Amino acid sequence: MPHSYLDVQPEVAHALAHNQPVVALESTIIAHGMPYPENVQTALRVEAHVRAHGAVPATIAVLNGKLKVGLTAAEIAQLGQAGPQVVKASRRDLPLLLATGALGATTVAGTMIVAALAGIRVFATGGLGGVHRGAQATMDISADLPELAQTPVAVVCAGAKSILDLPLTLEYLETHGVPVLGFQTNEFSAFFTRESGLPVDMRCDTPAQVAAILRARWALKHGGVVVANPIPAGLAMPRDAIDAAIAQALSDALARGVSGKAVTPFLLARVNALTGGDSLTANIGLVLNNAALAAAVATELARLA
Ligand code: PSU
Ligand code: MN
Repeated sequence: MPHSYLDVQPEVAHALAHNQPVVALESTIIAHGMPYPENVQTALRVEAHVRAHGAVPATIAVLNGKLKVGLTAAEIAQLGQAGPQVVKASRRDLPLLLATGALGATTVAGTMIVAALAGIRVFATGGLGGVHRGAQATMDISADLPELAQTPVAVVCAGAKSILDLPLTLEYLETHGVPVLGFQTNEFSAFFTRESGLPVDMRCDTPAQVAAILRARWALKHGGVVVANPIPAGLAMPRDAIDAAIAQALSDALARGVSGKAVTPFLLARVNALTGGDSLTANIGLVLNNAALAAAVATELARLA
């Protein structure tokens, strides 16, 4: 029986019913991760890119009391225009939004939950949430991490931004049994840069290798997989410039007493503002790159099924 809160677009439902590749896409990146109008343009380009690489895109959000799987262009524009006014929807926000009918943009955690309910196994985004710097005192750990521990979706991302404590993020994933794969790299990627100095659990050189690990993962136990796909070399940013912007953003957040779910959007917006157009170009390029890889992985996974 279909889930009573789930509303799957017919094209997506058809693809899933016929074992055709589908790629889930998140909406926090639209509402909170990029400025308007680039956010809307990028979301539409990412969908087109998934299609060009042979899969059906399913952008996910909470709309009118439903978990929507597959949005219209008008719905994507609505999310992008409303921007930060849209509720950022992680696991704990979903029931509140469903009950009230408010508009919600799903994070990695929120998107994974809805994708899994719909039967979508592969999800492309930009950056993962993680353990924040200073989490020893603040306990600020993104709900993305416990979601990866329990929900059977592969998240194709460019690693995580070093607004986070990357070594602790990888420790958390290890403790909770989440494999971290490096696509054509031995290192965990750090969003704007291809390297972090931290090793992944396994390097994969082809989408078929990734799909084989996903199949084995889900034969054993439910839970997610991180596929870290480094930013294309031509778009990677100088580490010094990024580190300086991140240090400034972190000190601004501290000075303003930003806390809770506002922390990540605040840091993302500050880093974007401090690094100007370069980081937005990099951000758009890496999301497109992840969409292409996710479509290829979804295609290989469908072949194995
Ligand atoms: N990191 C980015 N870009 C993003 C996010 C994180 O580089 O857009 C978003 C994602 O939606 C992610 C969320 O799931 O922020 C994490 O928020 P929090 O730390 O509050 O869990
Ligand atoms: Mn947080």
